[in-house]
Amino acid sequence: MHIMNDLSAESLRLSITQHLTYTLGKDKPHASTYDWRMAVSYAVRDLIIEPWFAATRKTYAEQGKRVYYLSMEFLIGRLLADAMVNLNILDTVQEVLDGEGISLAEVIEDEPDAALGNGGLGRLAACFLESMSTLACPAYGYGIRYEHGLFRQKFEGGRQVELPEDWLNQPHPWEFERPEARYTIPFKGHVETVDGATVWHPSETVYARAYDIPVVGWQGNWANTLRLWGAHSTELFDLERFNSGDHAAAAAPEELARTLSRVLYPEDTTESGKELRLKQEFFLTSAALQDILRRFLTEYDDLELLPQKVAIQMNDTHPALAGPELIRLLVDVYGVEWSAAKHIAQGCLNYTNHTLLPEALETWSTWLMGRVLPRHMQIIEQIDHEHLKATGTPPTLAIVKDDQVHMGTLAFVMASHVNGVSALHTQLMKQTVFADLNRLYPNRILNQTNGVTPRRWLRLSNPSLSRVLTDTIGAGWENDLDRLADLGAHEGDRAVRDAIGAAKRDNKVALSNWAADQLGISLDPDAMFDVQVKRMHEYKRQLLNVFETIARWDAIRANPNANWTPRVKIFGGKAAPGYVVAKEIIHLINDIANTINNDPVTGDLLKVVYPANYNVSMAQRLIPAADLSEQISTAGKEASGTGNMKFTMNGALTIGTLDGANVEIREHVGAENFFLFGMTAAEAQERSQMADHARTAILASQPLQDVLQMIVEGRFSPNDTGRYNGLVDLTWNHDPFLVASDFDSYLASQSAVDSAYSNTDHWNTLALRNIAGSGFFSSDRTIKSYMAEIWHTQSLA
Ligand code: NBG
Repeated sequence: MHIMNDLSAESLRLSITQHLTYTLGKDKPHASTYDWRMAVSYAVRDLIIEPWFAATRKTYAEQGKRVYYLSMEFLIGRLLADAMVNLNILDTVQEVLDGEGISLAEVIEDEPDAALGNGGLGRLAACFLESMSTLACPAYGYGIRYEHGLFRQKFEGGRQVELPEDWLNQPHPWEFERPEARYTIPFKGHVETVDGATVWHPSETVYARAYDIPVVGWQGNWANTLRLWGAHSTELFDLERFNSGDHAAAAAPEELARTLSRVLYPEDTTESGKELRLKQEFFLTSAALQDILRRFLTEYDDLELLPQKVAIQMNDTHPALAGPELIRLLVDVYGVEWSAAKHIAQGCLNYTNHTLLPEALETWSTWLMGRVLPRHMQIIEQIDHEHLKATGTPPTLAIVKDDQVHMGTLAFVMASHVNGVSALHTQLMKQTVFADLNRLYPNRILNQTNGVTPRRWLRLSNPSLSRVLTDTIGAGWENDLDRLADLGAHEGDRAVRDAIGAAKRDNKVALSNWAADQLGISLDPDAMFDVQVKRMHEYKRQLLNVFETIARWDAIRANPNANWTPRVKIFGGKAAPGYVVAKEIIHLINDIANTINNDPVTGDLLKVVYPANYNVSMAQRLIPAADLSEQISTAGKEASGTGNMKFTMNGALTIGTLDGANVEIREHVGAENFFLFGMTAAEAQERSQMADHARTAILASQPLQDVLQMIVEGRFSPNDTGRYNGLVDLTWNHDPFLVASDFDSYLASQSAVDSAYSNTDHWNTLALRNIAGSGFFSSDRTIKSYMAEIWHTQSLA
């Protein structure tokens, strides 16, 4: 057990009040919740410093191999409560604050969510960082310190409105600014050859300045660093201009430079084709690589050793310039010969693919690439030339074709290992998008099924269930999640089943209170809480859920006295600002909520809630209170899903397709404890080839026809009856994600869910089996597997 257990309330009280006085400069009677939150954060952060330094010292002492996780997104959320849980000091802090008459819950809630990501890809990176610390795997996360994280979502008349997010409006107590750790990032200009060597004369430069956030693992034994880069001007403030009265122009260079780290792109699958995005990607990649080489050279002088000491993970293709940039630094700056440099780069680099959706496969025009990064364009062409020559590859598999640079191909060619994020996704990678590259480079693709950290997603967000688990199977499951399987032995114990049910009910009561307070809606905690939370996207098929909700409403109205299982349908998620169809679906959900929630006939039998601005903190509130988890994407489209894993761990049952990690969840919890419906990936692929698949399916389904009819008639938009004509038309005539084809199967599965829920003890048994089977989905398992199969690194525990 770690020293933190010996931390006395008295010494913590002293530390917190000292920070209040000396760091915040506040006298207790005048201290606000913000002041207390900052003081507590600094006091908790102090406790991480020791393990953080120790981890660095140990890594140097043992000459450990380091992992560098390059990601444009780290969706870390709030950090205070997570750190307290990992340090095991939550109770002590509570005691101190109680003594001061301060509410710990309010202090925790005061922290803004660090929303430096869009969805699964960014949250995965955050879970991975925490697991790497828990496992004492020496690692750095490298990302961008966006001044504005993902937009805040608001609903106006049911429509999504985007507001800027400004988490850095306040000082960020978890970061250490490192003015000395600064690199010059070059852009544009021209390239020339001088004495056989290539010289790039960039015409623009910015500084990347490091901001470090310590990430502490379970029990505070190890902390790694999340290093985020902020952009700053390389030009000094122009005092002469300022004095001459041109104030704006004097400040312009800094303003311009800062745009690079100003905003996170809110697209979660398609990339904006803007120059700024390309520059952001290069900014992150170049700063990270310069930092990696600098650190390496403080310990070693032979660059050939780099692959033995450094593993670089490219999180999707966003940092895929790492290949050309590492070659550039090695050749142009350190004088390494080309083929050695390329070999070294390939030995260090690995690439994770996170989606097969064609619109998400990044490409950049050669014109843009050549203009923004002229030296890299040359290097990419050389890599491509050698790739085609060595493999005898037809030009169709080139990195550069049709005047586009294909970043997936570039990442693939430059990586030692390429991985998918669930068994099915990896298999589809091999069969579809990367089939040819897989033939050329067999064994390069491997699978690493995603995972999530049980510290944040179970222990922190679900204390009621955590207590039941510890009481039943003993302590220590948090970093040994396979131990949840021990629950299986208690399945026959009514008291355990009841305790699991009671923990769920506690969470549902808490959520109902929150909904009453925040949304002014009263929910019945005994109704089934049916939750779909994720980015709004057609392939995730929120529309399928909406159609089922309408069908249910209609059926209840037709026969209100039948034995209905009361349900609360909960939705959450943001749409990319330019994604029109996804925004229409949001509007429709809000419209049906309005109609259904005010219908006295259906009353508490059906409610629809859609709290705005779904984020990590809201996920921590909703997931523990869910009975049913909606994972209903068109088979073959969701690479993995990670929300699905969080729900399972928290004892929700899944209604889902055979897609992404659902497949493995079902295997681990047992097919009889999972509500399966819909076509398989192969069937879906085939069906989508069929002309008129949508019309055929709709004509075969009376309930679906009724649903579409109600929508077109304007039942949910009486003042604007044509509002959803487009959406209905899309469903009849295109339905690219096969909502209609899977509708009847989904409806049948939902009614099986109703019957299962009507027997509470039976439902609790199913929940127990889901929890017991969820151990595999700890990100500790995932990281151990990356360490063994991709990074070839050792834990320094
Ligand atoms: C997302 C997938 C999810 C997956 C996460 C993490 C992107 C590009 N992909 O299914 O859609 O769980 O990545 O791997 O955000």
